[in-house]
Amino acid sequence: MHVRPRLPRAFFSCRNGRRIRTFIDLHPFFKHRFMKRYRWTTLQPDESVVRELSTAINVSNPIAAALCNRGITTFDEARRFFRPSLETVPSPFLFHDMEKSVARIARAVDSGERIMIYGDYDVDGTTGTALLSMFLEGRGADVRHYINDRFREGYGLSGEGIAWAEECKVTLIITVDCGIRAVDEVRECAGKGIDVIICDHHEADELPGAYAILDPKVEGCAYPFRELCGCGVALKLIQAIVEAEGGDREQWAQYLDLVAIASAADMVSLQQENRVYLHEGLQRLRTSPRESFRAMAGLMKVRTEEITMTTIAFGIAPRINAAGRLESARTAMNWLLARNDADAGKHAAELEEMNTRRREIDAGILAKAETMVAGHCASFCSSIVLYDEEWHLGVLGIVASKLLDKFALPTVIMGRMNGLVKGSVRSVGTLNIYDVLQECSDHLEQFGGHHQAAGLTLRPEQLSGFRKRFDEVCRELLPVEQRQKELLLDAELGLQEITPKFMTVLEQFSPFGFGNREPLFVSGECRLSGKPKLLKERHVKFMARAGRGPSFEVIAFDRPDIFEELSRHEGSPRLQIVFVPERKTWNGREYLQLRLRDISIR
Ligand SMILES: [Mn+2]
Repeated sequence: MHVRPRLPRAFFSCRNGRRIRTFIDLHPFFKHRFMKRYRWTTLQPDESVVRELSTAINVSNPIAAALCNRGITTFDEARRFFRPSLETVPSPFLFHDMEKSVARIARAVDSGERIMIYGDYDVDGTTGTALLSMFLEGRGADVRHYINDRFREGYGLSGEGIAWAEECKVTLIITVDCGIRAVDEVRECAGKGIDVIICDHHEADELPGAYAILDPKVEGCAYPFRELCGCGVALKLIQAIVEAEGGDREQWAQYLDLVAIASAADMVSLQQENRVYLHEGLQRLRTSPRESFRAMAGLMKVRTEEITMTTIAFGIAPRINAAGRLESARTAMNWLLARNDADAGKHAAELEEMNTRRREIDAGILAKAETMVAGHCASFCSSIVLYDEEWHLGVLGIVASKLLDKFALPTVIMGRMNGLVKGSVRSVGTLNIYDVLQECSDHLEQFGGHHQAAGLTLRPEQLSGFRKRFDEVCRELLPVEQRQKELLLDAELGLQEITPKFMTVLEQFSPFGFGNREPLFVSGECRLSGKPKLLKERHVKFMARAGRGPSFEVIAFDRPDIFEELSRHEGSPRLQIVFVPERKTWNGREYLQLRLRDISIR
């Protein structure tokens, strides 16, 4: 029988002036080792496979283990991982309807038909729309583009968009990052004499009767890599057009900067083909950035040569998204399509302003949400469910993700529009949030999404019932141990094993992101040497050393709790650390630093 754990009632209590405590702080299950913030899970790849791989490619066991943990077990797979090359990407003609699409577009271009590119409002949709627009315009096609409005039209092919296409006398629509579920809308297009080619990467049960469908996730598509983003599917389309004409690779590869940004922003797995595009795309952003990226990097005070995944994920992508979240994604399109420095600068500045405003809005909501959590009005015990009629719908997903990061509980953040309550949902661990919402469907008007993230709509009077039911379901489905976030550890790594050669190989695991985690190691037993330092009241720096080996500098960002704990110990306490080794340069001197993710102190 399943025994439901007894949960402390007021786990968010901040009465008596104590700090906000989470469930984790109070539950005895997690008390066995003080200080560990995460649940540590050491991955266990097959030892013989690890040994063979380490010999085959001449790397140490921890590196081989990290490779095995990423599904790379042979010499060839390792070569493809470490040397991503455009030579290895599959032929675009493996897509079911590719030949048909290429022929239809050629006919449209030759006979001067008006083509409309129809994209979604996020990074993937806008970059894909820009890619197709620029490419087809470059061949003298008569191209318009259309981005749907997040608030007025919602996601996907809309009646409004089709009406505009008809008004413009469009006879061919190419969708990007949407369309695969637009059964009715595609039928409507057919009725108006408009052919539709769908470039999408979402799944669908019933396929629309489109002229052609390019989507690696639909049944019958033989394309071997399912994880392309929408912009990536658009790239395959232009690759096919170029190859059909016998053109050279640069004609399509010049757009890989856009595909790299879309892949990084759209949470697609950064393995295999996407890894190749990301590599190439980053290279192009660094060495030959187009006007728009040069202008944006200037405003962000980043040198284009130094653009990284972090620049994309936390700099470029939020700026592109800010337009669609606050006003209209058209600003992002104008910026992406800018052909000279003056235009690029002007539109980049508009995005910059919107992003600043977007940040203020979500900081405001986050601050209020945290007060609500602390003041018990969040929810019950197993979830955070917050509503405020003033909250801006465009940023609720961002706020939900931030609260999830902090409290590690399933989170729903809601605002109001047209008399209805609308919100964003984020899940924790392996809890399938779509299943949870299904269980709550009596209290919902509408919902949709994936395992990790979803959206919902309800009537105001359903709120209290929903809140209660959501918490009940989360409590039932969320195992106690999953309420603490997990760190996946690749291997144990003795500090003395971190050599320059080790670092050179490790650095080639990048770029990191969804589907390609940064390798994380756990040390054997080591000891604190010297006194820890607190930097800016938030970060901690200390030296750690194993046995009589060399001392390593360890840095822990945003963990003043570690400083407190280390300072309380007399002498040099025994430690075990979870870390990422990094090479740093200071005053022209190179040194090694361990970036701490978690620690256990005994
Ligand atoms: Mn997408």
